Amino acid sequence: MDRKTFIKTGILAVSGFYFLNSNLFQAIQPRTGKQEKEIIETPILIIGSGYGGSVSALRLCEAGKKVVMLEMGLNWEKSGIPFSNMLKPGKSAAWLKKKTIAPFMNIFSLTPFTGTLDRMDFENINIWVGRGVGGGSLVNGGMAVTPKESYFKEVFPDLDTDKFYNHYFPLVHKELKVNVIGEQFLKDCSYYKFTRVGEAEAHKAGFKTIRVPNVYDFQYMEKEYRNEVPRSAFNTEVIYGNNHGKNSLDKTYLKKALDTGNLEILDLHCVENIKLNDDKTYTLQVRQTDTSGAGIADKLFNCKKLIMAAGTMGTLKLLLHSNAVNGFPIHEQVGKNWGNNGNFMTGRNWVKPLSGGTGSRQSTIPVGGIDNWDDNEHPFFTEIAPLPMGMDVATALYLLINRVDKKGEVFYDSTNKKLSLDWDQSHTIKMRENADYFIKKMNRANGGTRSHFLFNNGFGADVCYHPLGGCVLGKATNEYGKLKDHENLYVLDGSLIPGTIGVNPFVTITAIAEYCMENLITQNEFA
Ligand code: FAE
Repeated sequence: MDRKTFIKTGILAVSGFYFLNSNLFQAIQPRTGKQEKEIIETPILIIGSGYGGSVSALRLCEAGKKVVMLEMGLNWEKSGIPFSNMLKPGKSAAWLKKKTIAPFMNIFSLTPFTGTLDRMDFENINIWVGRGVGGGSLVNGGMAVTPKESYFKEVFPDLDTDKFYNHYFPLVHKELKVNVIGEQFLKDCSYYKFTRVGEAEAHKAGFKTIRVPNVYDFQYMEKEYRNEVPRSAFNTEVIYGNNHGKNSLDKTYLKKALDTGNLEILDLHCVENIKLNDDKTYTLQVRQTDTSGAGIADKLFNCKKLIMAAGTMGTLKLLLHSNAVNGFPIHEQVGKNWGNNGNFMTGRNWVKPLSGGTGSRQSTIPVGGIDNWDDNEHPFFTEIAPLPMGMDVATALYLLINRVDKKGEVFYDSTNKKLSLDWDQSHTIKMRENADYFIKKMNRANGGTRSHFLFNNGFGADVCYHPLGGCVLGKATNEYGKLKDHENLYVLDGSLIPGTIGVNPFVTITAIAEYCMENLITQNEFA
């Protein structure tokens, strides 16, 4: 059936977009059982408001295009609800859960609310993602790391590396407001003892350390330290959102896009599946919820151009689920080349307990890392991560980023009707070896033990903050993110990166999205 056939009745313009009524849409039935459902016509639709979605929105809006963005999470700024911190988790702490879902110490009960942090649980891996206008930028540590040039070249052999390092990465740094902590401040600040101890011990063990840039405004942080402004990084705010200091996407790309007047963001709108129409447009089934997660409206959106930026897992879920339920065409590469970016959590106890350990006050914003990437036998990068518990636990926490020697695959399990992941211990053998090597070497030089009570006996192979791949650039898509077998669908998020990038990924995701959008717009894809 052609889209025009099932759009039956008259047009009502609401805030610049067209609302139509239909009672003939067969593939997607309203949950309420009612036959009538509004169909909202929009020329360009973006699913998801994370890095890929925000770049797409800004560049299209600047080019004079009207864009609608659907985001399943809450618009926190508009809602006026403050973010909660790690010691007092509240509304923002978890996506519709009864208990907190941090990687450890989940002792706090919650009333289910559309919070900022979600965890998608698979058989052998748990994947944390951000929800809300701004996507992962709301919950992440803000570490803005440019990948090593040689590794970028290895991961993306077909891209113009020089152009990325001379143009896209600097552009992204500017737009995301990346800055670096002052060395003197870092030396003096009582909230960064964990970094100073972490670096000193790394040096003693013979590792090289690096300063890690961040999108948190360090000038604000210095004022925070002097008690001149409300505290955020020094008030254990991060994975449930920051009330101050952090330049999340709602303060950068999305703000700029909204300022053009061409962007409309609809929050608490979850896209449930997608249908390809005969005229090559798309119809999306969307569920609008309230903040308790209850459905308040079922809607259909029609669009000529669709940008999928629902994050690696969100985009794969939509593509694979839509394929299973309504035969949505997908290329055979969709779901393949998935990786956890080599994420592997570990920790050490009894770190300098006699000289004040790692500090009772800890900034939530990481600024240090250990760079062992050039070691052929044990290549890894690790952030020196905070453990803000409000007391000195003399524990050092590390999120290792390793190479991904064996890629996984995401697929839709039609029997159990859920997204599944082909990923088990065989995918993380080398990561575990590296973590073991690292902890042993640190302990030999400095004392301490592996944190046996954290994760699985001190090894968090199942902790993933950086899901990547499944719609790899140039494999499942063309060279600029247009999905193969489609004329009007683009994927622009972490799923474009083939499972690994060697460092924390949002700078790369943003740069790839900039590169794709620049070329797609030049090619008049959105004319
Ligand atoms: P993402 O930012 O995940 O945005 C996708 C958006 O789509 C989300 O807002 C979803 O709610 C929304 N969405 C999904 N499904 C639907 C649907 N069906 N309908 C409507 N909306 C939907 O995508 N990376 C770094 O580089 N540095 C860090 O310091 C860092 N720390 C992290 C800490 C934590 C706790 C976590 C969880 C992640 C961290 N990351 C970090 C990873 C980083 O945030 C992540 O790679 C990016 O956010 C992914 O960007 P995307 O544009 O792919």
